Amino acid sequence: MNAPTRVSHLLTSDEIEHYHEHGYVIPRWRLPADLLARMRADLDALFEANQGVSRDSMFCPHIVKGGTQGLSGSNAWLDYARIPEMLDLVAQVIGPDFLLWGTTVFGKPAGTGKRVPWHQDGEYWPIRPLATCSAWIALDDATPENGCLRFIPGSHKQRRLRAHTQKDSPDLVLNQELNADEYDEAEAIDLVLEAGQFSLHDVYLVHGSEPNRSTKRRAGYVCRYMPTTSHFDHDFGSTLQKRGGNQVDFSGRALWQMRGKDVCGRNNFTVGH
Ligand SMILES: O=C(O)CCC(=O)C(=O)O
Repeated sequence: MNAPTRVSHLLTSDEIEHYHEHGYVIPRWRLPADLLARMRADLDALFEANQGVSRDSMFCPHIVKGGTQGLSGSNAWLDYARIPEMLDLVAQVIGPDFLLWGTTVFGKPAGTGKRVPWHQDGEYWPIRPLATCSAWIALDDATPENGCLRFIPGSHKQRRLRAHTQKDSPDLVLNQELNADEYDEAEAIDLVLEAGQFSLHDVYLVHGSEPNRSTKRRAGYVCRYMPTTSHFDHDFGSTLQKRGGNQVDFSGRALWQMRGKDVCGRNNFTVGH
């Protein structure tokens, strides 16, 4: 009898091309059921341990203590940012040398979820040259009804930050909104994912998500990886926050080398640890 053929978890060349052409990809590989079950149990524990923090956006659960929002996190979330197969795919799109600089749980509770305004991630982040691949892991099924992510394919291609306006509103999860003349919502696609699937998206991609008007939660865990050819500038991070545009203080943010080495030689791996 022939041994079963093992299907590779790696991105095909078409999928890599899709990422570069459209700014995102949904890999064929997905989280095994037991891993997903553990993540969902840890999500319940995270909510339980942080009852005073909005579930809409919980920053850096991978940092045990002292993260933004005073969140009580756990090392489990750091392990989930180190899923070897996922890192292999990240390496395929941003190269072999990269670090993890952030994670967020976007919990989007049933019925009450807020809107994530259209934005480019790069607007918020002190990384130069600007570069990051975000792995957004669906912990629940994500559909248009419960407010799945929406992407504008190809909007990353000019590699420029478009004009945003600061909007501090209780109905919004983030506070930088892309100006209406900077994108055409008619071009948007819904990122429909089953729990355990994930997407990879580029730092310049225009995206957002609608409120959750359904009876089903739509939680996602996103991990931010940047190639170490770029510099995570902690000093610039504090300037960004003082300017008022950022809800998060990046000046003390811990960095973790995930693969390879620090190519630019300027990333500080002692801050925040
Ligand atoms: O989960 C969401 O709806 C928003 C996520 C997002 O904006 C991001 O991961 O960059």
